[in-house]
Amino acid sequence: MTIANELGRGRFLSTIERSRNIYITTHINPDPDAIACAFGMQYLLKKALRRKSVIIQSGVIGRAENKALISECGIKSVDASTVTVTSDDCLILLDAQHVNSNYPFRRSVRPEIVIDHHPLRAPTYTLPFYDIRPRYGATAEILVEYFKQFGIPFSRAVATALYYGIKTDTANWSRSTGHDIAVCHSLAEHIDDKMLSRIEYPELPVDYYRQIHKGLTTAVRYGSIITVHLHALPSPDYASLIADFFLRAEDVHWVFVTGRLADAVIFSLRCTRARENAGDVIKALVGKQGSGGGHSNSAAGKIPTAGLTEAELEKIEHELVAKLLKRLHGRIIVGDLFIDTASNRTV
Ligand SMILES: [Mn+2]
Repeated sequence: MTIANELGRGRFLSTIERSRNIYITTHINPDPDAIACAFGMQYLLKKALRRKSVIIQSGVIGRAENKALISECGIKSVDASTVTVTSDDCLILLDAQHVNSNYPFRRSVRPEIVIDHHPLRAPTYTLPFYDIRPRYGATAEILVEYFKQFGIPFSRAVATALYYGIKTDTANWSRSTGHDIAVCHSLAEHIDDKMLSRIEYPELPVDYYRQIHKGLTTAVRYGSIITVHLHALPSPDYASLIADFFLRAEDVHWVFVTGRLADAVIFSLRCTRARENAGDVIKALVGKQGSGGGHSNSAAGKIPTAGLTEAELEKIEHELVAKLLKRLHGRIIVGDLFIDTASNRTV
């Protein structure tokens, strides 16, 4: 379904019009694509339909860049725990689907409108309006089309946010599907370059360097695979941040990073030149122990661990790596420290 045709457009408009309150939400721990889409949708509804809406956020904004995106654009949101969505309201879900484990509400709280670029989940078919395009690099690309369909000009901040959302979701277009590059070209003349550079190069907290240090001193290499166990994390997005950090190493094609939060082991998988789909690999690793999924080159998952001992946590982390090696290498092999400080020391 899309607003490009009359049927879809009618459904979209009538769903908005009959609602009392409009809420916009995304997956838990929103990334720049999710944040930009929520901001863009709020602006679009105001300009095109004269409707006010509230952005509902859930989880943690960890990365300094994401915090800068929110403060530079002046994005205001309320926490999911403070909102009760009723059947008179319209809940718009962006960059996620309600049957995923990263949905902020109980499954019984059904969104009316879903716009996403992750693989279509069957229950999404039953919702009043859905626009799912798995071939797009970012959900922000779909939002750009909505602005064009409604004939609404971008504000500088909206264009900059959507551009940054696409840029990061495609890892600087290295995971490009082609369409994202064309969309970014069309956005380029509307963005605020100075704002974009303040978002991309914010001050970094000491925690950032601490996690990089932990990664560098503990990363293990198994041929073209690097694995890192970061243990306690200050915020969930450090797993993907460290995975991206190592993926640029020469001759490395897969990076798997785990970390621990209060009640879960979380993990991030990244790959280049995928023979296998990272989302499928993560699903196989997790099995019935937890949840996970993603795209062909990037995926994430988590296993609940409330009440487990240190030894049990380590067992989970090591079993994940063993399963990964079996899946990608066909067998468990012995790894080496990625940086062996003992043998690299100059005299
Ligand atoms: Mn996305």
